[in-house]
Amino acid sequence: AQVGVVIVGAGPAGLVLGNLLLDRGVDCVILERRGRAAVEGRARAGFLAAHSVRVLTEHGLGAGVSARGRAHGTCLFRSERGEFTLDYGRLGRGEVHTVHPQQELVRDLIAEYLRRGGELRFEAEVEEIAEGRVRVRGGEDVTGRYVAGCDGHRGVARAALTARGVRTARRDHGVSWLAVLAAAPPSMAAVGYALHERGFAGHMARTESVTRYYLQCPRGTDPADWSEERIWAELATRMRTADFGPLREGDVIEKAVVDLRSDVLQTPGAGRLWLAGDAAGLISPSAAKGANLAVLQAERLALALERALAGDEDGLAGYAAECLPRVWRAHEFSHWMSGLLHGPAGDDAEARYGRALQYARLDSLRTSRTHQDFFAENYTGI
Ligand code: RFL
Repeated sequence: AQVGVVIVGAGPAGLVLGNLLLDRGVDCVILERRGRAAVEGRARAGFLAAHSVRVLTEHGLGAGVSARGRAHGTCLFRSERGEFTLDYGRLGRGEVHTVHPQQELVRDLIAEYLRRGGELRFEAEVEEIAEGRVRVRGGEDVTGRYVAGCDGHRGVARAALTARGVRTARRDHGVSWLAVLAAAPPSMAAVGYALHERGFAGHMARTESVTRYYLQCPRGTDPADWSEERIWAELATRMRTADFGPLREGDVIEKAVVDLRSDVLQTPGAGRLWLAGDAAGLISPSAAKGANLAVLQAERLALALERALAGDEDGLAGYAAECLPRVWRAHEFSHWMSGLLHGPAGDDAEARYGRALQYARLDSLRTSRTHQDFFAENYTGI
C-alpha cells in the first residue's frame, strides 16, 4: 500500500513534519534508523527562536516548551578588554530565546505524534530512496506519493538528490569546537562568549543541573586528549575566571568534537523527494540556528506537501523559493558570528590584523545601538 508521505528520520525536522501532516489528515509513516531511547537521549541544540516556539504552539506541540522551557534574553561577551552584556530581548524585535534541550523537544514530539495515531518505526534504516520507493534494510520497501528526507546531514536523502545533479554551496570555517556537556549548574545567566588568544570558549545554559560548554580546538583533535581537569582549567583561562569569578564545575557527561562547516543544497528537493533540516543544509553551530531552520522548513514543507497531494505541485517549488532566502540569512549571520568568535592563531602580521578586526567588531557591538539592534534581530530571528 502507498502512503501519502514517507518521512525518513525522527529528528526535529521529521517529527514536526509528521505531526503537522497528521493534523491535516495526510497519512504518513516515519522511518527512523535508531532505537527510541537513542533518539530521545541525544543532547544537541537548546535554543529555540521565537518563530520555532510559535510553530510548536500553533500546532498543539508546545506543552513541553511552555511547561519546562525558560526564556533567555541576554548574552555576555568577555575578552581582554573586559565584559559586557547585551540585553537582546529588549533590542531589535524584542524577541527572546526559549531554552529547551533538543532531546526533550524530540521526546515531546514523539509522544504527541503517537498520541495522534501516527506510525513511527524505530530501527528501520533506509538504505536507498528511488522516486517514491524507500528501501529499508532487512525489511519491506515502503512507497509514498512523496518522500520527505529528514535524515540529517549524512543521510541517504541528500545523497539521492546530489546523485541527480543537485549541487551544493559549502564553506569550511576552518575551526573545530570541543562540545562539552557538564553536570553542573550554569555559571552565567544564559550565554557567555569568551574571546581569547588561546581560542574561543562558550557557555550555554541548558537546565538547572546541566550546562553546555564549547572550547575552540585544532581540527583533528581527539576528545580523549581532553581530561576533565584539562577542560575545566582551559575554560577557566579563556573565560578569565581570575577576573570575573569561578565557574561552577561538575562531571563531564559528554564530549565531542564538532567541525564548523556549513553547506546549502541549491534546491531542497526534486520530483517526489523533498528535504528539510540538516538534510537540506548544514549550518555551523556558531549562532545556534540548526534546529530552528529544521522547524521552519518542516512547517513550510508540510503546507507544500498537503497542496501537492491535493494536485497542486506549485507549492513544492514555492517551498524552495520561500525557504532559501531565509536559510541564507541565517547562514550569513552564522558566518558573521564565526568571524566575531574566532580570531586567527599565530603572531604574524596577518594574524594580528585578523584579531584587530575581531576586536573592532566586538567594540562596535558594545557601543553602537544600531549594531546591537541588528545583532538582536538576527540572533533571535529565523
Ligand atoms: P537530526 O536531528 O540529525 O535527525 C535526523 C534523524 O534521521 C535519522 N537517520 C535515519 N533514519 C532512517 N534511515 C537512515 N538512513 C537515516 N539516517 C539518519 C537519524 O538517526 C536522526 O534521528 O536532523 P534534523 O531533524 O534535521 O534536525 C537538525 C538538528 O538536530 C541540528 O540542526 C541541531 O542539533 C544543530 N545544533 C543546534 N541548533 C540550534 O538551533 N540551536 C543550538 O543551540 C544548537 N546546538 C547543534 C548544537 C548541533 C550540535 N552538533 C552535535 C553538531 C550543538 C551541537 C553540539
